[in-house]
Amino acid sequence: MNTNRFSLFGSLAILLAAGIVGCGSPVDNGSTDTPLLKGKNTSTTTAWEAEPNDTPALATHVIGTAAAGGGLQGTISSATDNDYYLTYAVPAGKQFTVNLAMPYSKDYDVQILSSDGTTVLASNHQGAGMSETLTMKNMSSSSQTYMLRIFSADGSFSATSPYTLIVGKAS
Ligand SMILES: [Ca+2]
Ligand SMILES: [Ca+2]
Repeated sequence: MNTNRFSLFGSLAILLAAGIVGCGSPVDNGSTDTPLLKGKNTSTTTAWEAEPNDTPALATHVIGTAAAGGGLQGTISSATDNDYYLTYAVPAGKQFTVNLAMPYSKDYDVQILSSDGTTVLASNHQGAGMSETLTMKNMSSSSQTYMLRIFSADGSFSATSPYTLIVGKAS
């Protein structure tokens, strides 16, 4: 299972790099979340967000594993949509990277928050359509789960063209 997840995750990264993922995907309909790395055909198997996820209390979707990372797609379906997720438990002393790729002309941001969703630990702001990358190291002496927030920086949104969020494996 872990090997499978890892290889498919790599394939998703390749698709992202090639600009294949990110258009023409189905609209988020709140359907059951599909594991990112199930089956052999990576081009059509993608995990999706599950609304509602608009507040820290609703951040129940855990992305990835420490050994393999993970990712999903979702949409900023309105100017005020917020999508909250949780990372896997990051081991003490390890770091991870978060990458958010978004549709052309959309200006979305991603933040890394403390697990209670109150403190912004890392954020960044590139221009519209430009991917955001954040890196966080767990400096504490115990494993930590972090919260991720995705939102529109400028009010732009698309209910049909998804963003892709990838949480890299702990290293
Ligand atoms: Ca959403
Ligand atoms: Ca949402």
